[in-house]
Amino acid sequence: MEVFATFDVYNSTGQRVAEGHKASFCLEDNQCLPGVKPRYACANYGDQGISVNCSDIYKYTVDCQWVDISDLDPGKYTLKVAVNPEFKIPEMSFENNAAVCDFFYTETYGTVTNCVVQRP
Ligand SMILES: [Ca+2]
Repeated sequence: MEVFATFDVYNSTGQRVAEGHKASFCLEDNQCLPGVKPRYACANYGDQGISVNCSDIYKYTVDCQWVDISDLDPGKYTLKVAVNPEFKIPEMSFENNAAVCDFFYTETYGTVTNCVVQRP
């Protein structure tokens, strides 16, 4: 899947100033709520999917979980992270597929706050 997740940074006028995206090759049940049995696993080319009440977790140890902000000037921005942004995987709702957050960046650190969940 060419675009499974996007990571975009916008400036105060709404112009996209940095971007990243993640491709995906297998969805699986990495973690499930108590009492929910994982069904999908990518091992041995098993079936793909994410069960209800389970999640497929992409930790920082997986490649491409980042957006390059090397060229950004310090300041206030908006970070938008969206999953399944092209609506290629059927879901009960797309209204919770994006998080839009304030992103404050200095030359030494960045903070992400005030996230709002919305449709990509
Ligand atoms: Ca959703």
